Order: sequence, then structure tokens, then C-alpha cells
Amino acid sequence: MTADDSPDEREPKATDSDADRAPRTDGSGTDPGSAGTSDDADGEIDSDSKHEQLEEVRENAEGEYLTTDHGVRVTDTDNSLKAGERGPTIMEDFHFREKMTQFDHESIPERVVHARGTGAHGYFQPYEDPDLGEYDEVSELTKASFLQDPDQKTPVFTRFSTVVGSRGSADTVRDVRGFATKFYTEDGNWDLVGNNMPPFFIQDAMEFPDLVHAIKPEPDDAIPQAASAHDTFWDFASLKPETTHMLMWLLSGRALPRAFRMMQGFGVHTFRLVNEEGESRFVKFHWTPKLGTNQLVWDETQKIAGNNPDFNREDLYDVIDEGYAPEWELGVQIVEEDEADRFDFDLLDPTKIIPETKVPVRPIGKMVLNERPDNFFTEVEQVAFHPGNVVPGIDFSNDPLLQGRLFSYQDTQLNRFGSANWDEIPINRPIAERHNNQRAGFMRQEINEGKASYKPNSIGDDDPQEATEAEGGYEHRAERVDGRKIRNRSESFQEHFSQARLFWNSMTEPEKQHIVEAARFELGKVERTEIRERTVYDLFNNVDHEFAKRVAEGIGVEPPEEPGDEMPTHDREDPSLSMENRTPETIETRKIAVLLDDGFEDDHVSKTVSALEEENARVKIVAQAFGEREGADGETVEADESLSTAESVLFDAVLVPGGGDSVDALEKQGDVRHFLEEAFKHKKPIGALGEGTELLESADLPDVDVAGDGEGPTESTGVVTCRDDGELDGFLEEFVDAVAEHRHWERDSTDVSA
Ligand code: HDE
Repeated sequence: MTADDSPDEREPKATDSDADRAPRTDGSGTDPGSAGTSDDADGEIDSDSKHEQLEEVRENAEGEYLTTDHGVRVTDTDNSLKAGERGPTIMEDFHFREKMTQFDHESIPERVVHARGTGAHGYFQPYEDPDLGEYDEVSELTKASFLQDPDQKTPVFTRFSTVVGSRGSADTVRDVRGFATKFYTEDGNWDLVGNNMPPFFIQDAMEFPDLVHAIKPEPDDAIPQAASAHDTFWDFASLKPETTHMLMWLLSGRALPRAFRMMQGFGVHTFRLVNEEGESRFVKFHWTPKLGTNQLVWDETQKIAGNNPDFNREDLYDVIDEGYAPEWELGVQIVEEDEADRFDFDLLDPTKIIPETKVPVRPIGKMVLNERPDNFFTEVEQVAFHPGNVVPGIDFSNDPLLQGRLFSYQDTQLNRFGSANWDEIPINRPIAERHNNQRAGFMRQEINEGKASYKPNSIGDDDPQEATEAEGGYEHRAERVDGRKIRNRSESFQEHFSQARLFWNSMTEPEKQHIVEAARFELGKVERTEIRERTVYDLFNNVDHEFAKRVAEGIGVEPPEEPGDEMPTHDREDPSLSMENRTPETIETRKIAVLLDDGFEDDHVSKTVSALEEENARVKIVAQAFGEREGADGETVEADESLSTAESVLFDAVLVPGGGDSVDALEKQGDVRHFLEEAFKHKKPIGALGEGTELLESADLPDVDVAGDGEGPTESTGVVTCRDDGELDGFLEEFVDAVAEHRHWERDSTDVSA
């Protein structure tokens, strides 16, 4: 790098620790940006850079001797050193003491919120030619080059989480999901620490401890775990009308994601993008999943929580192992600073979204997660996010919730790690170089050379040097701020129901019904009548009168006679808010159970399995027991699951092939009928061929038309049947369409007892 390099031509910072120091920008010896402690050999950051950096700390015991932490080979790790065979253990046993001490110190404090999570590595890549509407290029919006260059893949690590439950709680609880991504860019780490819902409960960080105390298990008995359905949460919420918009999202299917890879992510706050010229615009960040935004249903989540509490965690790793790398688009909603006033809400108010009907989301790149961690503790547990980790080109707004987070995350990491050196841990360490005068503290790992650890200094040539903005230095936007010290809230933050109503209006009828039932459950678990009443009268009745009445009827509260005084009357809708509008027509990665036993129709199985797999569905053979099953014509298949390990709640769809003996055997199993009825109750696609259709008839699937002989494929609320072998292709087409719909909400399954 030379003194007259313009920022545009700035080279990626060299990252080879052994690299010779390049001439310094002022010609006096070293280039402040060229020698470093990180390790990417060729100096360019690409999708492998983080992987290569982590490679240095990976350990593999394959074929090696067992040693102590200090490298001494161990002869026996089962018996402690004793004074005589039946005597006491003696202090001298350094191996015992080390092993036990390590064990005693194996845990660190769990995160105070978002304790339960999982994560994966991947990369972010800008799109070649994104459609930015009135803007030509991303460089017009931001100088952050990793958001612009389509040839560069920036490594990322993303952690998904639930908020309320502790580290060992179940995945499928009703809750907000965290969606936090660390971008290891050449300009340093950027952490986009968001959620799967775009508004938040409160407007000011000052209220956060109260919110969290209210929603966490109650302090006297630590009950309930990982649930908002209890008195303290609804007491708090009902007294704070600003929570109403977020409550609508929390009561919706957004709080029960089918998979992490099927949820949107949102930066929530308004941030700023800043370009080379120093021009700044407001921005909201969006993650849009390639596989659509899909949900589970409530009854299903309850059963999964017992059946497989790791459901979402396992799903992420399963698909990565099977070669399907989950993908999201990163989109931006841009608002010119001088247009911030054109909305009927304040852009700094985090309980509001910018409706897509007002400002479109412009996709600028994609994130692909393609590698699972090797060690959950060192990667997922120790990854430490901080919204204050920004790089040049990205800046903050004055959103008072965001401002408070900028303090909290640094502080919380000190509590979790017991050291300010948490940023040295491999998963947190940037790939970009780090040089400063920090040298010490608990668990310091870098060996920083040189005598001078202060500035200014003459002993060490005054290195490391401060960078100008043109040299890549982070310059906070010089926003003019002028005000009295005041503990107050802006008048522009005072309206709380308009967007809650927009959300309600935008739901389909089944989605509305879901919200009503969720509210009845949540408030049904609230013991104090006054809290139930306050929620219905003061919050819900100011969103929508019908909604309030429907909830009231289910919880023993007198339905309100008139709409609330503050209920907005608008009937605006935003189709992008409904999850049903976000289901793409694909069956990729859907998990389909094929129920069979000995004597199945060979053709049905081989043709359907290969057709579904061609569409990238994940097909699992479920039989009464593990082992090989033989078809009527002698073909064999291996059961992936048995009826004792597989429940319908763990699958997206179910298919019963024909074959008289197979169906006779299945028909004798109550578990099989339960499997089908439960899948039906949860609105899942069901298919049956040949004699398999008889199994459907013997199950309790109300109002389903099952195909008769010679009728060809018949579709009835997502149940696809066919008795005619000549129509297998037609059946498959219909079945694939039914699976692509994900759930058949039009189906009335209230009668089903499963
Ligand atoms: Fe957090 N939040 N938060 N939060 N948050 C934490 O940091 C906090 C908020 C979010 O996978 C903590 O490392 C305050 C909004 C995610 O490791 C803590 C406020 C949003 C994660 C903390 C908020 C989030 C956290 C706990 C109000 C969405 C998990 C452990 C001012 C935009 C990150 C930790 C991971 C974690 C504080 C509100 C998202 C205590 C004070 C709004 C995804 O620092």
C-alpha cells in the first residue's frame, strides 16, 4: 500500500503473520495495515479463510496416545493413584487432579437470554447485479466492500436460538428465535444480531431487564421453563401497550418455525449505510430463506418437545450432512434520511416495521450455511455477538433499544467469559488484522511483540498507527446532536396499535385462528382474571374488536361490547406478513415417511422414492421394526426408522404404498393409524397407492374422498390417493404439489382425536 492509495484501491489487508512488513504509508518503515496476527496465507479473504484460521487450533486424537494437558503420556486413566490397593487417593496424582479440575470447570454461565441455540459456518456472497430500484449499485449505498464484490465470499458463522428457555430446554417452544450472524470481513467483524420477527416488545433498553424478568420462569419457584404462558409475562405485557405489535407476532406461527432454515431474519432496528462520500441512508436488514417461511402447529410442537427436544438443532445438522446447504437472501430496505418523516411511525421506534408495501426489500446477496461445527462448546457456546461490531459503511441509528444493546453485549461477554479477552477465542477472532496496545488480562493468548504498549511512543515508532478514514479507519457518522438531557419518550413513539392491526389484517383466516387459539392458551394459563381482562380490553380490543371477542370467549372473560377507544379503523394489509404467502413451490429437504412392511408393492416404492428424491425430498422408510423389508416381487428396502422411533410429528408428509400383505400388517398396528390421523390433524400432505388407500379408509380422516378403482389420482384437502397403477405418474405429480404446499390449512381436522 502506498500513501496515495485511494480507499477504492485499498488492498485487502495482508494476513500472513510471517509476512515482511511493507513500506509504511508515510514512508517511515512499516505499513500499519500489512503485518498482522491473523493467518490467511495469500492475504485475500475467501469462504475458506475462517476455516483455515480455525485449522490451526483443531486437534484430532485419531491414532494418538492419551496425554495430560501438558503433553505427558498417560498409562492409566481409570484408576486413581492410591496408597495401597484399598487405600486413600494421594495428592501426588497429577493426572487425577487435572482431569477432575477440568471437569469441575467445564461450564460457563449460560447466556441470560438466547441460552439455547445452535450454529453453523458458511459464507456470504453479494449478488452480481442486484435490482436496487432507484440506486444503480451497492457502492452508492455503502462503502463496505464485502457487501459489493460478487467475486468475494466472506466467511460467516450464524447462531440460531430461542430466547427464554435455558440451555437444555426444548427447541419447539412458542418463542422468538434469535438469528445472529458474524461476518468475518476484511475490515473486521460485523455482527448482525437479529431475530426472526421484525418488531420488538419494548422501545427503550431500560425496559429490557423488566421484560426478561417477566418472561423468564417466575422467581419464587422457577416455573414455567421456556414459556411465555404465565402470569408475570402477561401482567407486564398487559401494562405496556407498546408490546402489542410484537405480541401479535409471538402468537402467530412465526413463533413455531418448522426449521431454522425456514425462517426469515430481521435486524429489527433501523441502521445506517454510509458510502465513500460519507452519505448516509437508513436501512433495515432482512434475511429471506430460500426454502420459504414455514411453521409447525401448536399440538405438534408440544409432542415434538417430548419426542425430540433437539428437533430444530438436529434438522440443521441433518440437512448439512445430507448435502443441502441452507440459504438466505440478504435484503435491504433503504430510506433516504430526509424522507424519514414520511411514515406515520418513527423509524427509531423498534416496535415498528417498515411495511414492504411502502419500501421494497432489495436483495443484495446470499448467505449459505454449509458446515457444522466440530465442537459445540468452542464454536456455538463460545461465539460471542455484539451489535457494536460494525465495519466502515455500516453505522447505528439513535434507536434507544439499539443504543442500550451497544453497552449490554460487551458487558454480558465479560460475565460469560470472565475475561476481556473473549475476542481472542478462535470463533470470535477476526480474520482481519488486530493491532493495539492491549497486552494482558485473563487468558491472554496473543504474544504481542515490542516494548511500547502505549501511545504516543517514540520507542516503537509510535506504532500501531491510527488510520485515517481513507485508510479504512472507522469514522462515526458526524450526526448533529443537540438536546437537553431528558428522561422521556418522544411523542412519535406513542402510537401502539396501528401495525398490530396491519399484522392482524394481513393474516389468512387459518392464521387468524392460530393467533386466537394461541392467545386462548397463553391467557388460559394466566391465573389472575384481571390480567386476562386487561390484555383483552386494553390491548387486543385496540387491535381488532372481533379478535378481542374471539379470545375473550375462550378464556372466561366477558367479551367487550364496543371496540377499544384507541382501535385504529384502517383496513390496510401487507401480503408479505403472511407466512402462507411465503411458501415456495418446492419439496426440497422435506422429510417424507413411507410406511410399509413385508409384501409392499415394489413398483410403488421404487418409483415414488426415486421421483421424490429427484425433487430433493428426504425420504425415510418407516416399518414396524428396523431391518430389511421384502416387497411382493422380491425387492428389498432397509427401514430407516421403526414405529417405536418414528412419530408423524417428525415428518412433513406421509405416503403409504400398496401391497396387500404390507397393508394388512400395517392395519393391525394402532400406531400406524395414529400416525396417519395425527399427520391429518396437523394438516400434512398424505398419499396412498393401491391397497394403501384401504389403510386411509380404516383411519379416522373425516370428509376425505379416497380414490376408487379406475378413478385415477384423487386429491382431497392434501390427501392424494390412487388405486390405478397405470396412473402412477399422475399420482406423483399431485402428491409432489400437495407436499410443496407444506400444510393444507383448508382441511377441517377439529374432529380428529389424535
Ligand atoms: Fe439481545 N442480548 N438484547 N436482542 N440478543 C443477548 O448477549 C439485550 C435484543 C439477540 O446467539 C445477550 O451474548 C438487550 C433485540 C440475539 O449468542 C445480552 C436488549 C434483538 C442474541 C442481550 C436486547 C436481540 C442476544 C445475552 C435490549 C433482535 C443471541 C447473551 C436493549 C434485534 C446471540 C449475549 C447469540 C443475546 C442483551 C434486545 C437479539 C444480555 C440489553 C432487539 C440473537 O447481551
